[in-house]
Amino acid sequence: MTQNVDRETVVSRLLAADDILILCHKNPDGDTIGSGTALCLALQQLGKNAAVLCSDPIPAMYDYMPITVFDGSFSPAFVVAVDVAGIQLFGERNNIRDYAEHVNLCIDHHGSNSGYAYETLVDDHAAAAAELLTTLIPEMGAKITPEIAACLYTGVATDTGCFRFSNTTAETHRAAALIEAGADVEKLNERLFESRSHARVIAERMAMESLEFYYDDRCALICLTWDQIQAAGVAGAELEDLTSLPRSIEGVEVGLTLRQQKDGSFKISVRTGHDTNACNIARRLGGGGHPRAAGCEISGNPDNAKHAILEEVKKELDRADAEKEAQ
Ligand SMILES: [Mn+2]
Repeated sequence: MTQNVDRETVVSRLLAADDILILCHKNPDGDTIGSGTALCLALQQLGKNAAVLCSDPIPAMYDYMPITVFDGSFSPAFVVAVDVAGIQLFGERNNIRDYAEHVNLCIDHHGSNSGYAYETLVDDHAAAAAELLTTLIPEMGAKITPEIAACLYTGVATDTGCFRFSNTTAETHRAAALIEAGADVEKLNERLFESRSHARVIAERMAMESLEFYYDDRCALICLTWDQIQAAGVAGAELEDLTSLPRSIEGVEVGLTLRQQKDGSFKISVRTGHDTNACNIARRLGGGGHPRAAGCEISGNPDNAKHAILEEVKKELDRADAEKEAQ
């Protein structure tokens, strides 16, 4: 059972600590890497020994962040997790399990945080863990250098889809404004949002080839088989990004992305507009999520998987239509 702590406690714990190990989540994204690196730089600025550990390799697109990767050269006396909602999200590699069982402090913005750390600061109004660190770092007495600013901007910008998602608040923009003092936002945005890896483009082409429309074009579906995913070499966040494609088509209320897993089953991502509820659709197939974004898994061949999910989409579209008529 964790103790929920306030910001002041977080600051005092970090100031009292040394030989600090910062843990990120597996399949690292801009927020966990940006937050981890920013915190590490701030602690080093204060004369402390600190390093970052992640189960998986850091994607090359983030190589501008001056990350100190933990190399085992010190014995961690204090362990901090950033942007990690549950213990299973630490992953398995790089001996991360040795530390994941004894996390002293967790700084997170997921309301679903499972409370695996001894002490936890969770603020689910924050759009990103980096948004929290934007104020915590100055509260620790550290300066937001241009390098720290670039890391924090990366976290906030990537978790909000460049300030487009509904999690973006006035506080998020305030965080971005503070960061802009030192970060080259134009360059970062180009790097983060206007450049795609070769693998991602190949995967996108395969996905678009598979595009199908249903129910008067109100539902769009893309499907990638395991062999296609392997052939494209796309993984992690880039593969996840593809799930926004079908819903982005004009007039599409429900966007479905089917990705085959190694065992042959299908991971299905459901994205919906304002009339329908993605969670309603996914939940009936044993999944879950949020009203606009949800997911589930179905075993069987592609036709069975499509048939099963489309049936639930139809029910949800009918429900939305009935609701509209009743108004
Ligand atoms: Mn995050």
